[in-house]
Formats: sequence, structure tokens, C-alpha cells
Amino acid sequence: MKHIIVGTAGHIDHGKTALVKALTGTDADRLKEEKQRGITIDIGFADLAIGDSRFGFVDVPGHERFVKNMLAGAHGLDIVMLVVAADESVMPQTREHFDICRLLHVKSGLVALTKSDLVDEELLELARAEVEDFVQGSFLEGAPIIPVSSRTGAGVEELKSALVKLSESIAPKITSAVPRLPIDRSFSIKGFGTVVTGTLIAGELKVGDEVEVLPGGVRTRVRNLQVHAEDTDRALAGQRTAVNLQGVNVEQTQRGSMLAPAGRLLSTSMIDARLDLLANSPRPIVHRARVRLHHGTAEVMARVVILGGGEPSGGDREPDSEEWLLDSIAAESLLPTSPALIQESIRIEPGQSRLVQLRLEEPIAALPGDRFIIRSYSPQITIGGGIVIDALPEKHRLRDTAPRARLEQLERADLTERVAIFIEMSGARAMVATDIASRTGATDEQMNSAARALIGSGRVLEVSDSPLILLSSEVYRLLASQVSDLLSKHHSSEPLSLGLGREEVRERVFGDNRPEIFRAVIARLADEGKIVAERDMLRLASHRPALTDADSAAKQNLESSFKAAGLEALTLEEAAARLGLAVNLARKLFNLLQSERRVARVGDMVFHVEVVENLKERVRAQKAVNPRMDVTVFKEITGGLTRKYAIPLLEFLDRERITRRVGNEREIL
Ligand SMILES: Nc1nc2c(ncn2[C@@H]2O[C@H](COP(=O)(O)OP(=O)(O)OP(=O)(O)O)[C@@H](O)[C@H]2O)c(=O)[nH]1
Ligand SMILES: [Mg+2]
Repeated sequence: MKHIIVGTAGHIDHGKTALVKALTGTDADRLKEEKQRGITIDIGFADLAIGDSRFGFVDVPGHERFVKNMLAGAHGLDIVMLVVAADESVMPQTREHFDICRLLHVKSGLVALTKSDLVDEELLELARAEVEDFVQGSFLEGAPIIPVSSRTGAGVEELKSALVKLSESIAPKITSAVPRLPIDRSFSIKGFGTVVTGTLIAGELKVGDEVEVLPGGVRTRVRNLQVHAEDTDRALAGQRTAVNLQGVNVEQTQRGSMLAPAGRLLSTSMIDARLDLLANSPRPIVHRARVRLHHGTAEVMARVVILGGGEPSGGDREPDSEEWLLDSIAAESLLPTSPALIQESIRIEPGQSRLVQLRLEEPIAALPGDRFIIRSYSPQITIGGGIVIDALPEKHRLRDTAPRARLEQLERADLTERVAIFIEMSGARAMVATDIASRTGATDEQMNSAARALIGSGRVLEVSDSPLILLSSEVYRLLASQVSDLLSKHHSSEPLSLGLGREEVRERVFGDNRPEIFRAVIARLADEGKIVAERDMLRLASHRPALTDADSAAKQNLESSFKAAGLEALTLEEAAARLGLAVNLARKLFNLLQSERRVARVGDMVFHVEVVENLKERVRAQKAVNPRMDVTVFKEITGGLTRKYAIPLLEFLDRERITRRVGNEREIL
């Protein structure tokens, strides 16, 4: 069964509610006040099944004071039924509602020429001609215009057939998306608790799903679902849906909130968008103007920060000097009450389209691709609308040109490209799967396929697979060269040093970014053979400690004295003192000996590697005599070592798995 959402639109009293009743038998005016006054105040609902199609009607108020309620019902429409009374023809809210439908990119619709019983043939034709003229150049150009009378029933059947015909060309909804339900009503039913309703605009909801009410972030569970007043296990995109929620109250689920899977999306207070100002807007939008933003069922106040440096389409280019002047205002620093004159010079003229950053006074939950409407603060009229490009952006200033270029890229991007751009924007912070999900609204499946494509093409690197962390390859190259530069500088200033400590490199190049990124960059550089990671030290693979002849000789002497000391080992300091070497130099030489595996350190004693090997041999030989050995025996086979040397050496042998401690004895392995 195909589910189609049909919204009414049109001027007050043109017969929208009467028509919905003539079509469905349902009076969508449900409030007492609506019945008393004979006007619609808030959106109402009705439904109708014809053949294989189920139409969910959203009936909206025509009164100019209730356009905000109309807007709560105007998203998610498949078909708009523009209602124009034949006796009055096109009126102000016919225009405004129609503008809203165009700005929201409603794709399909028809015109119902209502109250046909009140006019003669001539007037009817006049109205038809006016409507044809009115919709010219829009998505309704060429759409059916059907005379109808809710009073006599004339034309109602034709209207139904036209709806069925239109519904055939409506593409099936993609249900494999993250579900979102903009809440348009919330009430409580005794014995059930809180119920919210709305048009499910994407994905599918199932009974038992863990959900979240944004922007508040209250988590809850779907206890029960209804579509068109019938219980169901799951609701699909494009269906009018009622959701019974567990353990939340009506106050937490008001109109304007968004129901979405728990932990998947984020709410936002800034939106990067393309904003189109209506050609018939009475005024331009000036930089930082305060407007009303309508998104889904939400209405919030917002400031429009016009992103500068660009050529607005559909109008003249403003001089750059003005934009420069305005930077201080955009930066919201020095001149919050700047001369109105300057502020006025950066603006969106009627009919123009520009990239903007909307700074919201209250958070909402939005995703790229969402459409929205802008109304002026006062008078409250619809002046424009647009499309969300990035719902989780950084704060931009008027003069920054980089964000603008990136937004233009994002506008043209498909999902994979969008993921790539967001990863590139994240720089050295990289992106975790959850960031990608909330930024793009992608499902796991979409995300994984985008990630595979981008890793395959070499554009991004997988830094970790659980959690999935993706880093731009360009940023990788930058980080890698910073690591190489840092090591190379260190090598030239400290030619004897073996390298830099890992922790120091991490701090200096990677700062507070995720440790996985550091580990991945180092591992990759090591794989590529560019650096060597040894113990806690990093060095360039090409690095060879540069020894002078004197240093070489000193190193030789140092090694010889450890060898000569045998099991009665020296500390590094003792050896340095005997040779008359500076401790500092001795330490560097010792590091070299250690990295060449010529010496081993046990506590602060240094043993030559041959001495250690010889000891291991002796212990192994003892195994033939007796696999158990106590300290006394160990002292004997080592030629009477004192406890000072014997005990640390035994522990060393335990660590090397030559022996194992069993009570007071050692088992030789
Ligand atoms: N003669 C005649 N009257 C109609 C017809 N359709 C509606 N009306 C009358 O027009 C008045 C307004 O009709 P509604 O359906 O409430 O108009 P509406 O467009 O829903 O009005 P709002 O919701 O307030 O914008 C009512 O008194 C209806 O009875 C029609 O086809 N013929
Ligand atoms: Mg009505």
C-alpha cells in the first residue's frame, strides 16, 4: 500500500476544510473554538483509502495569523492541494501558502477551484485563467485545475481520480534512512501516557525502538504505534504516525521537537544554509537581521549572518570594501551597535540567493538537505526559505571565504562526497562514526559504504575500525611530515641522541586529538619504513648517530668496562667515573649500546650481553644436575656472587623466562 501525504493550502474561508470533509467524510476541525468560529486555527487530519493508495490529509488554517500553524503541517508533503475559491480567486494567503510550498520544494500538486456552485461558467473560467497565470513557471504549471463544490459534490470524484493519478508518479519513500518524526501534537491518554503525532519524514519506526526527543535529548522507548488510527508494529516514512512513548510527559514532547533514534542525531544552534529571498519580499534581509526560522514543526528566532566574499546570484555584487568594514560586526566584537548604514550595505535583496549562517536562539535538530522557511520578525510574513547545508558548523565570520567555498562544494555533493568533505573539514581531529552519523544523518550502511569508497580511493585513512575513525589522507600527509620534521630537527640538534620520546612527539604534533590518530600515523610511518619506533623512542629510519672518533673510542671503552666487570656489574655512573667520561655523554653512548643490544640493564646495573649469555648457559647446564635451584646454588654456579648481585639477577632470569620462582627456589625452565 502506498502512503501519500496531501496538504491543503489556500486563503481563509476558501473551503479547505469543507473539501477535506467532502473527500474523506472527516471534519478536520477538531477544536471547540474552530467549530464556534467556523475557521481553522490549527492543523487537522483526515485520511482516505482509494484502491492501493492511502491518503493522509493535513488540513491547514488559512488565516494570516495562523501561518505559523500552517507551517507546522507543511513539511513532508507529497502533494499539495491548493484551494482557490472560484468566487474570490487568488488572495494573499493563496500567495503566501503557495510561496511556502515552492520554498519547501513540494514537488507535486493540483488546484481545487472550490465553491464552483457559487459562480457561473464565465466567472469559473476567469478564475481558472487567473490560477493558470498564477502558477506559471512553478511546479504547478500544467497541473490539474479541478472545479469542485463541497456543497453539491460536483467535481469531488474527478478530484479523487486526479489525486490517484498524481500519487502514481510519486516515488516510493526510502525507508532505509534514519527515522525522524517532527512532532506536531502531543497529548496524554489515560492509561497510555504520552502520545505524539507527526508525519514520519524518513526511515521507519518500530515498537520497542529506543528513541530520543530532540533538542532536549530525553530518551524513551516506543511503546505503541498507530498509523491512521490503527495499531501497527512499524510506521514507515510518509505515514501520519502516532507514537505512544514510555515514561515521558507532554511538556517534554511539545510541537517543534523531533523524535529520532536515541544517540543518533544532535541538536544545533547554528546552521549553514543557502537562503533564497522571495522576489516579492517587501524588504531585503540585512546582515544580522533577526528572523523567524521554521523547520519541521519548530519555530525559533535566528540571526542571519551573511557569508561574505561571494557573488550573490540574482543581484549585483557588493563592493569588497564594505564587506571588509563589516568584519568587525560579524566577529561580534568591537561594534555590536555599528552604524546602521554599514550594516545595511550587506544584505540579501529580494529574489537573491546567498550562503548564510543562521544563529539560532534555541536549538533544533536539523540535517543537510532539510528545507526551511524564513518569516520576518514583524510584520510576520513569509519572506524566504532555503536548504540546510551543514547543521553542525563552526562559527563563521563574514570575511572568511574558506567556509563559503566549502559550502558550495557541499551543496553539490552526494553523500559519499559529503562525508569526505566533513572528514577533511575535521582536520587532525578526524571523525568518529558517531560524528559522521550526526553530521550527515547517514545510516550505518550508508556510512560504511561511503567509508569503503573513500578508503578505497585513498582519500581518507582508517585510523581505527572500532570505533570507526576516519582521517583525511591530506591531513595524514601533513601530520606525517610534521612528525618527520620534528624528528629531523631533533636529530640535527642532538646527533648522538637516538630519537625523541613518543609522548613528546604526540604532545607536540597531535595535541589533544585522539590517541588512535597518533598511533595510526606512527604505525604507518614505521610501515612505510620512514621512521623507527623502538621502545619509547621515535627516530627517522635514516638517522645514524654521528660519532666523532673520540666518541667512538669512548663508546668502545664503555662497552669494554661493562664486559670486564662481568657479573659484578657496574652502574652507568660508576663506569663513567672510571673512564673519566661526562655522565651526559656516557648516557648517550650507553643508549646507543643498548639499542645495538650490546648491554642490558638490570635495575641500575649494566651487564654486557656476553656476560648475560654466559650466565644463561651456566644456569641451563645446572638443569641437568637439578632442575631446582636455590639462591645458594645460584651463588655457587656464579662463582660466589653476593646477594647484592644475585637477587636482581635471579629476578632478571625470571623475567627472561630462564627460571621460574617456586617458593624459595627457582625451577629452571
Ligand atoms: N457554497 C459553498 N460553500 C462552501 C463550499 N466549500 C466551503 N464552503 C463554505 O465556506 C465557508 C468556509 O469553509 P471552510 O472549509 O471552513 O474554509 P477553510 O478554507 O477551511 O477556512 P480556514 O480553514 O479558516 O482557512 C464555510 O461556511 C463553508 O460551508 C462550497 O463548495 N460551496
Ligand atoms: Mg479550514
